[in-house]
Amino acid sequence: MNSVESMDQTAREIMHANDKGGYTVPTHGLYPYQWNWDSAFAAYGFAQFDVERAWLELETLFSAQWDNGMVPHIIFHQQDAGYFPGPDVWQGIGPIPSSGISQPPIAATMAKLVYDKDPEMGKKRIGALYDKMIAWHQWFMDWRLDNDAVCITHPWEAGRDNAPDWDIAMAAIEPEGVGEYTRRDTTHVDSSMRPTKYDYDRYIWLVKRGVALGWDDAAMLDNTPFRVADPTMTFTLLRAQRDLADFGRMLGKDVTTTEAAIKQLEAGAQSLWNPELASYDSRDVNSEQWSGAISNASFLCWYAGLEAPEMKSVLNDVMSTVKYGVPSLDTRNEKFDAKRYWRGPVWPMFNNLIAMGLDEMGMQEGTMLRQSTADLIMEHGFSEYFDPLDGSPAGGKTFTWTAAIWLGWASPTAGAN
Ligand code: 9WN
Repeated sequence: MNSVESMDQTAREIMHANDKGGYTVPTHGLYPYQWNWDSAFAAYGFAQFDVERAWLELETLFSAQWDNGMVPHIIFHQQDAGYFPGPDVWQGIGPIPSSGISQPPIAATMAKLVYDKDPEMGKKRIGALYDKMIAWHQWFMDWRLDNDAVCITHPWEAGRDNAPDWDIAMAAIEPEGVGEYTRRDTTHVDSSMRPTKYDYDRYIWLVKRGVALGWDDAAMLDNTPFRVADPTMTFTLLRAQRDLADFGRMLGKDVTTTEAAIKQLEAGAQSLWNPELASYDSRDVNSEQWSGAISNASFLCWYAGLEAPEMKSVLNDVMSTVKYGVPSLDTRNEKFDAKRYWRGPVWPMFNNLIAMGLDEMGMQEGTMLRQSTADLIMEHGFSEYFDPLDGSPAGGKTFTWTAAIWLGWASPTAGAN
């Protein structure tokens, strides 16, 4: 068994090794670019030993912001043949080559954790980022709402790529004209741990649709084939708006608009309550059907600041079926697949977000989740995700966000430095 000290040391080494100077790759090979929410976690990890570097990570992320406020999910700082689809396929229209969709907005929340490490430095750095965060959050409010819940326009936008939440919407797509392409992900990772060709055909088809429409938000909304109201997006934006409002008050800004958005998103969150499932769920906007999936995103309700007492027994029920929770899909769901990406595996960084909410609500499950995540990483390493039944590591190795949340949360020494 590794010692805590050697784990802390390895985590810092992983962050340094994945650091490209100004931004961090999630892991070399599989993901050779800057990803949006990965970078927010990276900032949180860096803040444990280098606060200056943490702010730089966030600043680099926002340097790719589009004129409409959108902050892309991938930023292609340089070409790399090891990833598909790259900048030539995406044809983003921002200041730096990028993808054309966003990702869960956790940057403001992570910025708050970075700020707390050194408020004096934070005061100097948050000012310039604040307006950019406001514009990004407003872009979600302008273009992504349905019944006040936040929708995704591509499975990659939720960061939970092949979750069963989108199965209905994906089945409605006929991926004509996608043509031949070569995936790179399955040269790095066993294909049983990755999305299928059926998924990829539709991922690429949706990208091509965005390119054909010049990534124009209004045009893309027209007859949109893929629009799913999603707990990941709704809960993370609700939380991020609260944190941004706190920054705004601290900076002496007028936060009326952000406060109104919080009320709106609180109402929107309730439109994700599936009474039959007795859980928060994803809702397909076009077919008006529930996905019927209790996912790890369902448990971000507390992180969003909702009391949600009825979700406590749902969490305990799901946790009782696995050795290491929280599984990305309830094991009792017939689509559960212990190793396939977002259809079953446990993701440590997701646990960190869930536990933040549990802790803030004074629920002891937060401490238990932290302990179980620490055991998982101690026993099985810093992988991208893990089999929740036996802990076997899956996906990419030496992963930035797993190292980052180890340093910031899971390690017994977290918070001590
Ligand atoms: C597509 C980088 C990203 C994460 C996502 C995760 C995975 C990409 C992929 O990797 O998605 O964005 O190519 O599989 O699903 O959450 O941000 O770590």
